[in-house]
Amino acid sequence: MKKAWWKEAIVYQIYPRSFKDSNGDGIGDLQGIISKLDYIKSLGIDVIWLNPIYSSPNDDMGYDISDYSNIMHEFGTMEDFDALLKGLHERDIKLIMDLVVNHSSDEHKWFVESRKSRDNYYRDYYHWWPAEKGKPAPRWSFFDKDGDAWKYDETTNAYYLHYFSVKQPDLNWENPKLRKEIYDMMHFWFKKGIDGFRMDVITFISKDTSFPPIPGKYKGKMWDYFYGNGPHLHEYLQEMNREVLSQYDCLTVAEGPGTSIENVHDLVDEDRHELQMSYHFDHTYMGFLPRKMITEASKNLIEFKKIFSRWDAAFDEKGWGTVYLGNHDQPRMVTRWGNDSEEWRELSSKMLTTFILSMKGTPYYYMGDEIGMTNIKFDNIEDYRDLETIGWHGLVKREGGNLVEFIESHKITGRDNGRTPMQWNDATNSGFTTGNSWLKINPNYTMVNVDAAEKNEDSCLYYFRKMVQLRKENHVLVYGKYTLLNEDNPQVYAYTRELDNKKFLVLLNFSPNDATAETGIDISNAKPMICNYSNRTMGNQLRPYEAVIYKLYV
Ligand code: ISL
Ligand code: CA
Repeated sequence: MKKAWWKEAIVYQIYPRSFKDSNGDGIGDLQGIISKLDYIKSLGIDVIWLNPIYSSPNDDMGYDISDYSNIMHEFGTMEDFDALLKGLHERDIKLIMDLVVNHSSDEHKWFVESRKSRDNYYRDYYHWWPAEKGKPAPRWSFFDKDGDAWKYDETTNAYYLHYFSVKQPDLNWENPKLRKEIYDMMHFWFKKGIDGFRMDVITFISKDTSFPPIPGKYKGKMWDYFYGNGPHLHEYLQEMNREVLSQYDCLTVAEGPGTSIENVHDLVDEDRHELQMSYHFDHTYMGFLPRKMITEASKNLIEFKKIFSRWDAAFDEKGWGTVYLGNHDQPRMVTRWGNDSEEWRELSSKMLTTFILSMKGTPYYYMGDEIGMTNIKFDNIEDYRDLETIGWHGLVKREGGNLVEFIESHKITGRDNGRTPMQWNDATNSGFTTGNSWLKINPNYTMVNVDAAEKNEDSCLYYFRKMVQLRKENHVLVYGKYTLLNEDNPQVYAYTRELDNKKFLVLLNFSPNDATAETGIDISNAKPMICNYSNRTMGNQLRPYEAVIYKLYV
């Protein structure tokens, strides 16, 4: 296994809109992040992934970009950005930016021009279908209110393609002029000194522009696999690598819908000269029905273990994986995979932190999880700001579907649960803003906040820092071989990590009940390296949500 800094790095994701507001307009901003640089440094992480901060009308909270080389005015200025980057680098922290180039905003000047006339210079920057040919074969849209990815535009009597919202037209990667513009824009950011990109739905960029009907086998959420494996995807990524990425020492990670353990190698293997890592959705969608309706199966630990073990094995010989449990599109990890009740919130948060930071693959850790933030669980649709939840709610309503069930499901699955503002202290608005927060703040901020966590050595925050250090000091946790044990145990996730003559055993109780790990390993002489309970009782018995890592003598 070849070593690399981006394999050893721990990535901490910041959703800028919700991190820290510096000017009282209720929206987090770059100066807000700057004011928290010492906190960020204190976590021990190596890399920040910043969600989009470019100019945007915010139909999809920054994922609809109207100018790739400017800063969203709510977030600040280019000077603020330069200061942020400098502040991070001074602290030895790298910065990766979000690259959103499957689509732009409809307010981007390319699209404003493109829709003006059929012979406009920018016409072929997007996918247009002349209406005199009839309506093209259906394409499904993630965010369209009717699920339709073709939007009729009167001016030129044509349809344009939008896999996401109607305000997010898909860019036409078949056009070399467009590709060149994107590469130039990437150089612009690299020249500023950024350290890489997280690439939004990058697997979707290539389309068969004859737009044939989608084969029946891709029904339901399988559409991701159709969208994610377009005919020229790898050609384009190899070109991007040649033209841009190979010229910098950078981190690249694909948001990889449509990737599977079979095809992911084409994207990430070193000899492919494309990207370094990709993240999949197998665990996040586990037990979800369409429109993120939740079922019992969503917490099936045996299935969860299978998914992570399968993805680990995929990179045994080639490639490198990623590990994450939460991000800005996902519910809070403790609500989704642990237990957010008062009794178990902290223990189960720490248990999940132990998991993320003891697996092979680069860990991506989401802001707020280090203090055990939980889903807010809105009762009213009016509280949501996310176009996905609002759109689907409207759809279910028009269809006469069960809105109560929808609201209940989205208390677990809805994206805004992961986007509520960071909880800094127990003062008004959790210290996030002095104004009106753009999204409600979780009322549990009076208990769950950074200040309180700093004052308590048993807090999730202290535990997170300890676990970060443990990973940093023990390369076995980064590069060591992973072996799943006791795989049919429905409560316990147990595995070993082995490198050279070092062997660690990780025992995680994912349940609120006592459990027994049957690993066949004698731990009577093993040394506990970390545990989320203050006194580790020996043996294979685990208390509710107990997490422990042993060093074994081999
Ligand atoms: O969030 C999802 C599930 O509801 C995904 O389908 C998500 O839309 C998909 O993973 C793409 O996500 C990325 O691109 C979107 C943006 O809304 C997300 O925030 C972003 O992470 C469109 O740019
Ligand atoms: Ca602000």
